[in-house]
Amino acid sequence: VTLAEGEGGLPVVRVATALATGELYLQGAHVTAWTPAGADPVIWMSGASHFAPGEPIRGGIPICFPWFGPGREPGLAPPAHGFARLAPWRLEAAEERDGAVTLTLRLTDADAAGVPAAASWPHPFTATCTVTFGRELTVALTVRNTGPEEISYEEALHTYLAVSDVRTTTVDGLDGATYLDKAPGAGPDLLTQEGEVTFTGETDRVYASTATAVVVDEGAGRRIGVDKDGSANTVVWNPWVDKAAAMPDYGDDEWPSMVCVETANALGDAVVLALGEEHTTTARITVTR
Ligand code: TA6
Repeated sequence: VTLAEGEGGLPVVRVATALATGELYLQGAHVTAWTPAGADPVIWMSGASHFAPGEPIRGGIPICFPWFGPGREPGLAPPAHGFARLAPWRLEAAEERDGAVTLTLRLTDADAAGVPAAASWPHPFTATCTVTFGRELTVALTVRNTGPEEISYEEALHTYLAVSDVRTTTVDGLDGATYLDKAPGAGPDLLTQEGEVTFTGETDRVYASTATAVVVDEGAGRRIGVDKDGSANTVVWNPWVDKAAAMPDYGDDEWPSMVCVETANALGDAVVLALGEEHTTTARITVTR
């Protein structure tokens, strides 16, 4: 899917042919870039990322579903963060309105069956991802239980954001929130955030928070807001030096240029759906000076 600046600055979506045939599948419904008109790129992508079938993409907005990290149910197969980001999502619709473009993509358990890890979570579902590229970037993930039994799942919109230098960047909006610290050497007890989040080493925290998080990028003189609905947790992650060096799809010197602010249901707040029920989580990313 190519979004390009058309005449008069309107984005132009060039998927008409593929939509007509209904045969366009995109791995992971994965947003890989977003640069609002007149701004610098907001979504970060590693220069070392793989772009190969069945390989996770390092950057953009990975859709973590139906588990986060290694997951909590016994017997879940690798990779971490579930199989949705490796599965073929079918592009169902593309709409251009008021200078914004909305893409609708769908994944069913049947279409996901080709991903080996899917066999470890054998539940019927339909997931719909709606992405709107405009003055802000909105991503909504709706999961519907289409099977006979109750299901429980974790999810995260694992958004990688571009910053000038994580060492002079803070994240506001989480003051007073409890969090699980997953950084090496951290204990199992929940901690409480005091003031803004600052970065002085590997940072990997799962907050219990429904608040809007704001990335304050002092060096770039901009703020990136991550507003959300339907998400009980916010994850803040930067790998820092050692973890960056340990990831083959992440450049050793890239760690100062990004921070993940993920809108999730992953701590104790798995989503539980009875037959026919659905849940939507939405992230809205905005840039202000
Ligand atoms: O969301 C933070 C995190 O869970 C980190 O622990 C780190 O593993 C990151 O996700 C990346 O995970 P991935 O499986 O994409 O390498």
